[in-house]
Amino acid sequence: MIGERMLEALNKQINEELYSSYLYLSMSAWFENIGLKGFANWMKVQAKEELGHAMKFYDYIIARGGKVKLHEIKAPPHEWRSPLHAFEETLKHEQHITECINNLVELAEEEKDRATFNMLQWFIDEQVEEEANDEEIISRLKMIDSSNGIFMLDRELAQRKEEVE
Ligand code: OFO
Repeated sequence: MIGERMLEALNKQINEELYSSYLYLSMSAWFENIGLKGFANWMKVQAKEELGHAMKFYDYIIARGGKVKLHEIKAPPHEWRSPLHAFEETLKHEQHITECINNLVELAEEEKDRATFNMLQWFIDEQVEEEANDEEIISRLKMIDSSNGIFMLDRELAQRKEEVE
């Protein structure tokens, strides 16, 4: 059985992950609207990954005999100033998620909940990867000085596919 505090924090994390999915889906729609289909694809794949993250917490709570409680998901923004702005906001959001995961790890340590502590290790690695991906795209966007460059990056981001785990 999971302790009350841990259970509440894990349920809150489901909401964080669902919001991440919502945010990236909203960015995907915005990229579609401005004609950058490759960026839209990248964000749509990311939105699906985030849903997968929410499901990892969901399945884990159930496996430990806990009760899943779904909360209201807040509305994400619908517009960004530029592709660079959207990716800067993505990185900022991922840094927030990294902090959430770190707080969960601290709580698992405090509660001496080894199983939750172990489950969270996957998310620690995942956050390193996600922040690195965003940072790479941000630095490439900063180097681009023509619409040609944006379209080349768009073509590359169109290649991103869902990873099967
Ligand atoms: Fe973007 O890693 Fe989950 O939220």
